[in-house]
Amino acid sequence: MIPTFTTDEFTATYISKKSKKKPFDDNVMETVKEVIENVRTRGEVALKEYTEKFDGGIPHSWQVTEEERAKAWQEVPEEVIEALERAAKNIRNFHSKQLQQSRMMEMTDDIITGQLFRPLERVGIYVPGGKACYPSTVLMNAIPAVLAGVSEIVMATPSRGGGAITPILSVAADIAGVHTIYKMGGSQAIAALAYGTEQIESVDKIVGPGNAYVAAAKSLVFGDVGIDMIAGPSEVAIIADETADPVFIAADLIAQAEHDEKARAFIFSTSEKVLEATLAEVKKQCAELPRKGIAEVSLINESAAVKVGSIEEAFRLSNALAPEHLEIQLENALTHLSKVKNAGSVFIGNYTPEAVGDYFAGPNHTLPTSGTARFSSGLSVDDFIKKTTYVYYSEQALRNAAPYIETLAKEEELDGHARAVKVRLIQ
Ligand code: HSO
Ligand code: ZN
Repeated sequence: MIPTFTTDEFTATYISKKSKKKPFDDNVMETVKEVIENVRTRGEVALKEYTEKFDGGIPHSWQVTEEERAKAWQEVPEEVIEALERAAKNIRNFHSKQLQQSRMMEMTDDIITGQLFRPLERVGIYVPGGKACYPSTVLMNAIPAVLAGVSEIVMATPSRGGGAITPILSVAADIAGVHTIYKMGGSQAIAALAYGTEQIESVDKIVGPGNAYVAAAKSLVFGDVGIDMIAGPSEVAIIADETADPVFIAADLIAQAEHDEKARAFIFSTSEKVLEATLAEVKKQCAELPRKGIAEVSLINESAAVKVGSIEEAFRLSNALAPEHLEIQLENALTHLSKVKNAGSVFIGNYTPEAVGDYFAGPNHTLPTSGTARFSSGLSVDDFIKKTTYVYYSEQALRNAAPYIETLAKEEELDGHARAVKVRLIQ
């Protein structure tokens, strides 16, 4: 089911710049531009029109009430609540270690320089409804924002035809510490979060996944608000040697493929035997998968099995690909971690499937896709913090620095800059 590629074919198909696809097509962009412009200029009226059209009904109030949030807890089974709470604990623990203190870089009697770390004030988390409704994503997005100290965390998710939102999303929002939930979805929700309406206050940054319309909307509002990233299809690359278990590898490839027809699942192996057994296993395991229809499309059209000559070659390929998720299923897997240069998150050893990280271990599952792990990182507390630098100079310090500043200012033909120093030093 998964096609076999040589390393050259793999590079041409999945790594070369020419192989990169746009995250959304021009029609989507045109539609979304209109939605955003309308919500921006006509506010509430436009938001209602689009909500009626796309969500099939307008909610009584945008905001989910306290009673509705309390009711959601009755509708979610106890074991689900326990699983969410345990996952939240691990995510909180991992992300709390990312917090940094404001700090001084230099401090003498005459000079102080430093950095202030301040949380964003208002953050909006978008959570899709429908087929990709993931409570784990609520935890992954909201917990780092809470830890960063964001004063107002709002979540937007579409209602079911103007009625309630999916109860498990509401419970996850409570566990994570989301302050306000709005019943709105799609590009109109992104516009409302970015520009505000009569009822909805605008935010400073929008994070969270979404379909092509949401992604296009986030790219259009970027600049007026911050965004986390424009995520492409989810990917996993698995590096395996002869000690890896084809049953495990196949299961992980399928776990990736069931996300989406466009999801990508790659296996790079030094062992012909493991590759062959994995491909047979994928066929076998896929037959019993509820989301078989989706997984098969991804495995046939977007996935690849590559025989590599050595473990070094496997890492060269993986580093060039910069996968969102990388699994190392090698003998003494931990010892190979130092070979990783580009990857969103790494899963080490035969007993660490990506699913451990998707839900539970603690690191974030919002990760850079489509090769962007070459220059960016997964969501973290840092995404909700601004770093403001500061400087103090005494008169003496300015006197000492003046000749250099004046020389540079003259060089740049900015006489006003030189003067701003000079005027202070005339006795
Ligand atoms: N693998 C997805 C995250 C996820 N998996 C959510 C299950 N639920 C992107 O990292
Ligand atoms: Zn997943």
